[in-house]
Amino acid sequence: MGGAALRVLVDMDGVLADFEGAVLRGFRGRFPRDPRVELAERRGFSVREQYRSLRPDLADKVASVYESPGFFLDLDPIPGALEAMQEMLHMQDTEVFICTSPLRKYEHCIVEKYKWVEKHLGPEFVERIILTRDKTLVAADLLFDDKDTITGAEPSPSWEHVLFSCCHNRQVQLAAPRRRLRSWADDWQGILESKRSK
Ligand code: U2P
Ligand code: MG
Repeated sequence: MGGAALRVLVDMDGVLADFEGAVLRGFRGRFPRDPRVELAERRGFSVREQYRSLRPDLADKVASVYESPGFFLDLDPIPGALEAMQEMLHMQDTEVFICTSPLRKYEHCIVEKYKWVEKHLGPEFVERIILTRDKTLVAADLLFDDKDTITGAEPSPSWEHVLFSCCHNRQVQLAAPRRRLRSWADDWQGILESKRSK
């Protein structure tokens, strides 16, 4: 018998669900005459802040896209994500959870995140949703997340944050020993193995 199971947290937007693609499509559809940020030009985690720097009134416009009813439910899965999650669920000595933050304007976001998980991953994963504005308080071995800097009340979180590549973080240079997962076709299994105690 081995030791304790490896606990893995997987973020939702930008890792399982394509938030960025849907924001751009939604913005283009609703505000076709306004300037927009193409995915190749995205920099920085917050889409709202980048639109604000393009033109201040665009911040609220882009937020209105992701605050609309149906936005979170209709997100497309990131390629390979659903298959990787099912594989992780059935891996020996492994516990996988979805760890995601709700918007401050949570009305549609929270229930739609739950529905999205049920629709795409099934009821086993609804049991495995951790919804928190502070991921540093959750104890785990690994966190796959597209946000480059994750802070909160706990200054030394127990997990290793592996940066999941997304349009907004491709230019971010990681200081050693930080590492990335470039997509779900990259070697996530190798990252899990590297964390298992001998
Ligand atoms: O802000 C709360 C959560 O919404 C998603 N989000 C929001 C704004 C933005 O520009 N980009 C973005 O991804 C994130 O959800 P998560 O990745 O935790 O699932 C953010 O944490
Ligand atoms: Mg994310």
